[in-house]
Amino acid sequence: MKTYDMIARAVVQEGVSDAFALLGDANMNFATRLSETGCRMIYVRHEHCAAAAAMAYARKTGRTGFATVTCGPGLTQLMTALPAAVRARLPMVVLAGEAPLKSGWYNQAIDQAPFVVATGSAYHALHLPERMPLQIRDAFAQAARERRPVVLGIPCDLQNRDWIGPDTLPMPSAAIAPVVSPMPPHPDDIARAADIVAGSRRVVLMAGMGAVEAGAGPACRALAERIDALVSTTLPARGLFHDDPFNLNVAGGFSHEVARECFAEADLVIAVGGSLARHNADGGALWPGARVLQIDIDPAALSQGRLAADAHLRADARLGVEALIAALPARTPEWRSAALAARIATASPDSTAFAHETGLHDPREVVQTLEAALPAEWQMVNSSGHCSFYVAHMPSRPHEKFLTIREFGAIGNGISFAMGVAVAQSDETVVLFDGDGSLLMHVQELETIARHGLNILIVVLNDGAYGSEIHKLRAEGLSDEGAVFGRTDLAAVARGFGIGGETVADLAALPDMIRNFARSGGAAVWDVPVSDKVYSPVIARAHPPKGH
Ligand SMILES: Cc1ncc(C[n+]2csc(CCOP(=O)(O)OP(=O)(O)O)c2C)c(N)n1
Ligand SMILES: [Mg+2]
Repeated sequence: MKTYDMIARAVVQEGVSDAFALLGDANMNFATRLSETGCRMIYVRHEHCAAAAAMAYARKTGRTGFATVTCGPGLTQLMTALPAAVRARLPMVVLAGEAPLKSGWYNQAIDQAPFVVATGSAYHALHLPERMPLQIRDAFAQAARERRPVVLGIPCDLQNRDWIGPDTLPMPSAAIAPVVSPMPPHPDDIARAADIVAGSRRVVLMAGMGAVEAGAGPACRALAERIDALVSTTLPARGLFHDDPFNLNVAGGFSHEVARECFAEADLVIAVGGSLARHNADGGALWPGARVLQIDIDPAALSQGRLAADAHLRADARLGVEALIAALPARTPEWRSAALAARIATASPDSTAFAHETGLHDPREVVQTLEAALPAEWQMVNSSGHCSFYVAHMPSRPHEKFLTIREFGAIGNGISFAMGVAVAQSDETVVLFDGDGSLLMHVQELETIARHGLNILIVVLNDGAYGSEIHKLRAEGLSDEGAVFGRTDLAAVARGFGIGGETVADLAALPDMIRNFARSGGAAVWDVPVSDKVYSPVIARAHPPKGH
């Protein structure tokens, strides 16, 4: 037995059933053995995409994502994915190689730890073969507890040595993890929180991923009903209240017009299981007159440089909200009126009128058509760029069919995230909404999607540009030439990779196209040419046009 055999056994024992990989000298023997154990291998075309797909996999499954890359250039390719996983608090283990210890010189050698540590991830160099199985177990324990990537560097010459340790494995991390129950609130905290709610009139309850993970959705709705509150979510938790008539959808820079009005009226925001990130509060502009009560297992005074909450209730999201329900009298509904429900039901994300060219679509109409025609059970993945504002407004989509990860603000991840979701939910169809610039950044993964037979439909809102940049440059009165590249024929590109490719000239064709795709399955890119004259309210607020 070789050391890489034992490493593969240690990884499998941690419950890794799907691995995202790109091979090189420093991981190929291990990865081949891992595959022989029955672990599903997704062999990607760029290491960044292995790590990014593992992130989406972790978010979707609630398990630790796993990727493997080779040393040196394999590892340095991860520098955008790792910080994104750290910010989104996603547990991952990445098994990277390291240059051989025995060589005096090796062209791929680089000091790997500083790269990884700079991303906020942990790095462990595994240099004693007999301890490697234990260190792998410990890495999975660390990733789960600290909710961040742990990267293991194992020199390739050590991996290839004959195994000299015992052939038994340590107890897996799941078997030694503390068994703990959800944290109940302290009665004093509940009394304080109940006083704050009692002194308020217009309340919006806002749920984040902590509420999703705690299963607090029904309790949040019950509390909102009891105290005449409206409900909303952070962007990542979007869809938790998708069928509630008083759901304001996303809270933050992406809020729609009616949501912004309601938040402006609010005198209390109850933030349940969220970190109150800057975007979530639109930098403080979303609820200028409201106090904030944060319910969280780890409440904090400061969030991303802002004083985020005025009062705190430390508890598991569900137990905290349930205790608050028990402590508060029911109110007669006033804010929750039929008239407001009707306004919410017909709320347009942005009603600004724009003149645009014929032959190009308004992104708002594209999204409306897709919202009406896409099957509710398809997994939806939202990507980045200017166009992501529009696709955040598909109110019928439930949270369990939704994923967005954008805490590091990087474009180019949509295709990897869609792959991660397609592997996590292999019997479901995934629909990815992406921008042309973002898709082109890692378009090579269309080959991975084709080769692995992943069931992914990619809808591209193609403005022939880096939309976020052009709208800001134009507002500044500067030339947009560095960000307008024209509309690449993405349908032809997709067909070149061996998957379906269509250009959507007529939105009326979409319902039939969707029905046909649902029947055939497979993968395709639908290139939807959109106007670059329509810009979102996020841009309009942040970059008011000069001279207007
Ligand atoms: C890795 C990375 N590079 C550059 C940027 C800056 N950036 C933000 S949005 C954007 C444009 C994305 O273009 P596209 O995907 O076509 O979406 P659009 O904005 O046109 O809707 C760019 C270049 C970034 N966020 N991340
Ligand atoms: Mg674009």
